[in-house]
Amino acid sequence: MALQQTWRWFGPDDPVQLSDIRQAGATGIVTALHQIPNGAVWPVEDIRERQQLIKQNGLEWVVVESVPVHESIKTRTGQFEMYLENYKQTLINLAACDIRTVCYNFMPVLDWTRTDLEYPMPDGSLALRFDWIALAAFDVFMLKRPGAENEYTEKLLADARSYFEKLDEPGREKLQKTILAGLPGSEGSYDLTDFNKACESYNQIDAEKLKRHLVHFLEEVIPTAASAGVNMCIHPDDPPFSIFGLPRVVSTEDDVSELLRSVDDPANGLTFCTGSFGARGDNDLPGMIERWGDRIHFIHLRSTERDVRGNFFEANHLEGDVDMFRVMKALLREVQKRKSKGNKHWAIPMRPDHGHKMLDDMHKKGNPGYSGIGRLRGLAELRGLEMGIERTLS
Ligand code: DNO
Repeated sequence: MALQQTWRWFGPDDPVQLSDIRQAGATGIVTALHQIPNGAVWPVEDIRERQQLIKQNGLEWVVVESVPVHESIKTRTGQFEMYLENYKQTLINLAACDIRTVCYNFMPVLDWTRTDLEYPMPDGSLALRFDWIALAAFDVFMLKRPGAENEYTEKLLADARSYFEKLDEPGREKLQKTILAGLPGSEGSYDLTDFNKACESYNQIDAEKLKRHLVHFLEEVIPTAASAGVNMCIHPDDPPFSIFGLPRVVSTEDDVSELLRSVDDPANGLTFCTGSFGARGDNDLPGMIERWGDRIHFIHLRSTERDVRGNFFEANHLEGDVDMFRVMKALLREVQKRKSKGNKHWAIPMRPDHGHKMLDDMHKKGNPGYSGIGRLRGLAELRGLEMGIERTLS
């Protein structure tokens, strides 16, 4: 198949085990050494040990998601120079183990964010959802972030107030945990005070400045990645707009073109996440693949369904607002282009991103969005779609 089927695995504590993943039909593993503190060098021995474990289960570690970028690098404060050196050393160590695709993000403070992790779908399965009223209620009435009320419309503030007033104590705790405890793969969790402080550290950093910091990061890291033979691929913002007054700079095609051109090297690439980019109606996903396909080193496939207020939930992989047929066709065309250019590494690793909680997932404690059966359904559907389109293209 043109896309290498991969699966995100959170390490030995993940309730979805390597043996399960093999049965799902994936051949590649996407993982990280989550036990290593953010900013520290990943030692070669630790990488090899994890790689061996994956190999013993008949699978291959093909993508790192993620080598986290330390907050000091994003703000260019404190010991950012040391963290940059550590980052480069980690890339060199990964390359020494022949792991050559590294996903990362440049979202300030929080990685991906949702307000509801168990949003019921009509068929009884549970989805992840992002809702502005819940976010504003948390921001203004629980976090009490200075100036937060000026960032929402009066209507949204009024809705947020009545939503908050109706929430009982367990409901409030749940909302705080959903937003701040750190979704799977995130680099940390916060309490209200820490989170307010972390947001404050961006008071003097607007989107333009954060973009400059991202370019500095790329200028430092990409030459090392390129000479080690590692492809870096930035993950877009999720959701793809500013939240909590924090700048976000990888949300649109303009952002992508600016950052890929800023350091115009194939090692400076993109994780094409259809769920993140697709949460904005103004992102033309198939067009982005046509125009930037040669810089896509890793693919996350999932769909969202938006409403007019900018809220969204995660739909089944072939439903919602993402036109998965056109996305898949554009991706397969990109693979054809690679083949015709004689590129030996034409297969692009793809993983089914997130999945509903369904069937047996309901009785298990798992990582939100990373259910076994929900993702199995996603991968199966995507694989079928790929095969169908591939046959008509050739
Ligand atoms: C969420 C993930 C993100 C992603 C990071 C990449 O499900 O797609 O957490 O791993 O943003 O650094």
